[in-house]
Formats: sequence, structure tokens, C-alpha cells
Amino acid sequence: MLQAIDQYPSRRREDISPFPRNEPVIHGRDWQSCRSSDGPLTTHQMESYEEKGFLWMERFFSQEWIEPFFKELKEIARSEKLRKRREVIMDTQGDEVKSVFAMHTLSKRFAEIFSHPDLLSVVQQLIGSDVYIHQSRINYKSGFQGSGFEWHSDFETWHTEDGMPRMRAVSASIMLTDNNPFNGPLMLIPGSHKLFVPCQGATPDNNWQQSLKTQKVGSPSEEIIGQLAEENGIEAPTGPAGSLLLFECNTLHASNRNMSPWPRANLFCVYNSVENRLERPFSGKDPRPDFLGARENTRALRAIR
Ligand code: 6CS
Ligand code: FE
Repeated sequence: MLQAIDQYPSRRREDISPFPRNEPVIHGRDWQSCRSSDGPLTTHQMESYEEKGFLWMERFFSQEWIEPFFKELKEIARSEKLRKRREVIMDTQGDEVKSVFAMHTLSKRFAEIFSHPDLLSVVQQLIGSDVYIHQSRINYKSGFQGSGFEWHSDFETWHTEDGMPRMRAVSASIMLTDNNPFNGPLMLIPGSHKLFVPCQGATPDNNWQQSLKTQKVGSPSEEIIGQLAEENGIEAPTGPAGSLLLFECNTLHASNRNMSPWPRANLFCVYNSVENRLERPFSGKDPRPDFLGARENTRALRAIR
């Protein structure tokens, strides 16, 4: 079978310089032609997302409404049976859970929040089409222990290891606990989504078994991160549980270890356009398991009220 032309080559032996993305940040005809917002986000919010590659919406859900989600995470993290599943990734520090993938298949409560009408309409507005869940997960950092994440663009991994053809996916991150400057909030480089930053070095077989604990390949050089951070700065949105961070699939991000006593748990749902379903991985390797990049259930989501 012929492999589609790779618009975003990465993980090659040679060093490829960053280059501009060759597609819009906000998709859909209305936005391209008249730049007026046709959905819940205002034109100002859309412009800010387009410029920075992320949008912070404090108290999108109420703290009380979000509480049961954190409780359920703690039950999962305590259950010996669940801890043995492949969707559960253990932290290299201590004896705690680091990530739980495919939350929408493990729990009805989580499946429903991802189809909440307020969330779905915002995401559809940015993606400009129907969407399905490419990946969902919780990243958990226990107090004093929880480890961090290296700098990366999610799209770089999803393109190379999962075969996501284009940049037409959005991560919605819902804070399940408060995020403060001390408990390892997500850091982003504004504007970094405008460039594709290829990473050097071949993808090892079954790379995910390593990369979900500590990422080695797929993280840009310190030189490039340094340049981009010098030019654009770094932002780390913080706020109470229930806040929402929307970020574009190609925005560079990372996070620190949690050195505070306060746990940090963030829920993520990656929405992909139904017009951007996965192909063969551009690394030439086998596709990753479905809980990391969906190929089986890619039906368009409908709002659940
Ligand atoms: O490999 C992945 O798909 C994941 N890894 C990271 C570090 N971020 C996004 C995604 O969950
Ligand atoms: Fe990421």
C-alpha cells in the first residue's frame, strides 16, 4: 500500500529545521471568510486561540459539579484490579498512578462529560466539523511525588506514531483539582502551534511503553525550545477545579514535577475532526493500541444533555 506524502516529517536521522504549518488553526468556512464567530466562543476568544494556540476558561464547570470526577479517579487509583490494566500508567516516582487512558471507555460519568453540550459546541466551533474522541486520559500528580512531562507537541506524536494526517484536533483539559504555580500546572509556549518542529531520531518499537512514563524521542532540542520561549514567553494558566484549557494539537507544552503537598489532576479529551481520521503511522511502525489513538470507535459525538 502506498503511504500518503508526509507533510510533517519527523523522527528522521537528519536534523530538519522547524517550518510553518500549512493549514489553518481554526477550521471551517465561516471563520476563514468572515472571521465572525458562529458558536459559543466570541470573536475575541477565537482570535486569541488562533494567535496563542490555547484558550483558558476559568470556572467553565463549577467546582462542586467536578468533585465526583476527582473522587472516581481516586477510587480507580486505589483499585488493585484497575491498576493492572494497560490503560493505567504508573509513575516512576513512588507507587502512584501517573495517567489513566480511555476514561470514556472505563466510566460512564466521564463518557458523558466529554459529550456535554457546552463543551462539544466549543470544540466543534474550533474544528469546524463533527468530532470524535481520538484519546482521553487523566494525568495525575500526587502531592510531593507526581512527575512532570518533557516539552513536546502532541501532534508530532499523533502524526508520527498514530498516523493523524493533519492538524485538526483540539485537547480539552478540565481541571479536576485546583492548578496552582506549585503543583505542576501545564506550561505552554504561546504561538508555538504555528510552526511544526521536527524531532531527530528514529521511533523505537513500542515506544509508548517508555514515552508515557518519560518521553525520550519526540521532544524538541533545548536550543529550539529556548529560542521559542525567548521570543514568545511561557504561560502556565492556573485556577480552580472546573476550569477548562483548550489547546491546539500542535502547541508546545510541558509540566514540572509536583513539589507541593497539593495533588494535581487534569482530565483530557482529544477531539479530532471526522475528516482527519487516522491513517498508517508516518513512522512506518505498527499503530499504537486503540486506547492511545482511536481507530475502532470514530463515530461523530452527539451532545448528551
Ligand atoms: O503519546 C501520547 O499520545 C501522549 N503523550 C504525551 C506526553 N502527551 C499527549 C499524549 O497523551
Ligand atoms: Fe501532551
